[in-house]
Amino acid sequence: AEFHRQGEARRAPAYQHLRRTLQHAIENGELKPGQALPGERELGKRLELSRVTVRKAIAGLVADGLLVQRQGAGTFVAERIVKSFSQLTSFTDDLRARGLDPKSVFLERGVGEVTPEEAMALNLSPGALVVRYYRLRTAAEQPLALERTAVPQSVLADPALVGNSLYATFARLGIRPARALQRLRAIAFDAEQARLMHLPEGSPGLFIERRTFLEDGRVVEFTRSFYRGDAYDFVAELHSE
Ligand code: 16G
Repeated sequence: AEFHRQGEARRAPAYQHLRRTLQHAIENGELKPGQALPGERELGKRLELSRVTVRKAIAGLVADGLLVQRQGAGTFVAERIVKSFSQLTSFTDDLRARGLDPKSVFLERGVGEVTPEEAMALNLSPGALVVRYYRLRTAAEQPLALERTAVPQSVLADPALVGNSLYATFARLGIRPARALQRLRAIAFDAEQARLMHLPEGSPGLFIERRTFLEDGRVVEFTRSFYRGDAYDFVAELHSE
């Protein structure tokens, strides 16, 4: 039994170690997007690890969206960030799940009276105040999205409350988003957006508009996001009725 337990103890860190090693190799570009991984058996032989260990490490990285498995073809470094279209996650959540360190560059930040569009989206009366952000969202110095957010000032008293993550600020203040409505459409980045995103003008993007609600029906967020079209894969599970 003793021997067995030791074996177990050694095996758990081995797959985690491999998982971290592969994650670092992907993050620092040693393993490139789209690159094929050696097969499980070959990788195991090279690293002197069991196939079970290799398989477990790979399964973890597939779950994180860093690797993708294609039936019959093998395992590849993911070329895109896999993002659920049916879960209320934040930009920060999505990138942390990939082991990346997301950042916000504030292009604008302030308080003002609602525009008619914001008033409708947030269920506010004309003249109400909103906190506004215009942010460039990056990871590993790469621009991934531009986001314009409006939050009722009754929800967020001061624009300075948000550091890197809006949702982290919500959590800190005990504001618990319960659901959201989202719409998505294809766009081409205009000259100004393209400059900020370090992309050629006219590059394809995804426009995503999100209105986020509390359990009691109050709207706490109206965000218009412009995601890089070539960086994301949106996935959702669909159910028949
Ligand atoms: C995501 C949301 C956006 C939200 C932001 C908060 C989509 C399409 N949009 O980008 O509505 O404001 O996350 O991220 O997912 P943060 O907590 O990192 O600031």
